[in-house]
Amino acid sequence: MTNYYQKEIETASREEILRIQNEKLRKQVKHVYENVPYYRNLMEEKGLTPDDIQSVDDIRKLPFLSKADLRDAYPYGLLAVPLNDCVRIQSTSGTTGKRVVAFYTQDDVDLWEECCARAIVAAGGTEEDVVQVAYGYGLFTGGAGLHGGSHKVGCLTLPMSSGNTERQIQFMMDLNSTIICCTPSYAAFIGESLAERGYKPEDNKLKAGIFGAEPWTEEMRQNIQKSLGIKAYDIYGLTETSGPGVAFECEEQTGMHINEDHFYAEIIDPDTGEVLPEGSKGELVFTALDKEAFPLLRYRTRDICVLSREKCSCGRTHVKMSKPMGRSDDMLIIRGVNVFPSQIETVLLNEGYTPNYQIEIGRKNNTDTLDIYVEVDPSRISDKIADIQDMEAGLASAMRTMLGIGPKIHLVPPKTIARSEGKAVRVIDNRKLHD
Ligand code: DLL
Repeated sequence: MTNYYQKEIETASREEILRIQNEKLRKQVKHVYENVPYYRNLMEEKGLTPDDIQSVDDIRKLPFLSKADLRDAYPYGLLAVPLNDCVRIQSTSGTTGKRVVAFYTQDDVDLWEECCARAIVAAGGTEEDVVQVAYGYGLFTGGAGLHGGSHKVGCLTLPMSSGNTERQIQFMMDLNSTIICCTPSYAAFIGESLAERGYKPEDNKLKAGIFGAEPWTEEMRQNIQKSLGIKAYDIYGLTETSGPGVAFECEEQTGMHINEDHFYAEIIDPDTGEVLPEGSKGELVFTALDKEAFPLLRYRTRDICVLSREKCSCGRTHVKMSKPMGRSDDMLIIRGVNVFPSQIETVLLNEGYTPNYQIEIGRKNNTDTLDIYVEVDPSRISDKIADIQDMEAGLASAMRTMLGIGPKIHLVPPKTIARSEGKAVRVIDNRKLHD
């Protein structure tokens, strides 16, 4: 028996959803135009006023927003309500010079938590459940989002945050967690740690897991389901659109229903910006239909995926997105943290190293590994091993400050990193995250 958190809206007819979207869009465009000078300017450059946007069919007239706009407008430039009306700030997991900060009114927090509550219920959650939230708490949206959703459903919430696997396992066993929420790589690691301690999958009370924030494959799903003895559900979202819960998987486990009453989704050609017909593979673009404080219109996620309107056996009518199949920029997600290769290059140059480097990402014991190979200028070469070790440690520490995660640095002699005749191959990703 399928349970819904908000059945009426989650199974609404296509016509009803469109009616809601059109009405909300008209109101939202007016709100943004009147309160966000940054976006009003973009609209004026295109000769647009809110009257030009009557329905979602007109949305393609509106300008896009991208991460670059968010950095330009940092920190308050896209805020659409007085700061006094905001009750929360969250931020992206990446740590570039200027991080993306998102603002929330109380209504925004409620809406976000409702989206997460829908995800928990779709994974079989009820007020009988004990939900172990092992996403990071703090500025990252994973912990706060699922925590709030769990409260809304009325589950008993265990706010573990990520890490400290020993304690995760102890609480899971002693307090009978039935649902776990964390990144898929951490779920796989917990599964492995349980086996190492002699536990069998049937020894825990878990029935489901809600995993997202980074790419993961079907193979990884099977692995986690087996090692923990659960059903593993995908959840998607990004800080810019609230956080997790923009889309979530149901019992069919064949893609994630987008909460279409709150987010209007488009698929565009990442090169031309042209809107692609239904079923095409392209970049996902979201318009937040209800958000008050940080209402992004036509935000380019850079995530590549396909939307599908095929009837779902769960009864939900909201459009489904496939697992993201890659990105249209070079952002990497390493141990759940968003990393751009350009950040690594900046640190190297700041620390006086050459721009000849290679980044190698792998996965060991279900945890991402990051190795950076850097050529050392002959003038800095030393024959003392201790000197080299000091240099490597210094560079690793500078990287940790910039990226938020610590890499293993390998200093190598000049001209040992393969040169390319075309674009330099800076990143070797051995994780095989996409099918
Ligand atoms: O990762 C929000 C989140 C938290 C989602 C917990 C799900 C669970 P950001 O740190 O802003 O927010 O990173 C957003 O992560 O654009 C995708 O590239 C990637 N991403 C998020 N969910 C998935 C997923 C959170 N299920 C960026 N599969 C997004 C693949 C995902 N990639």
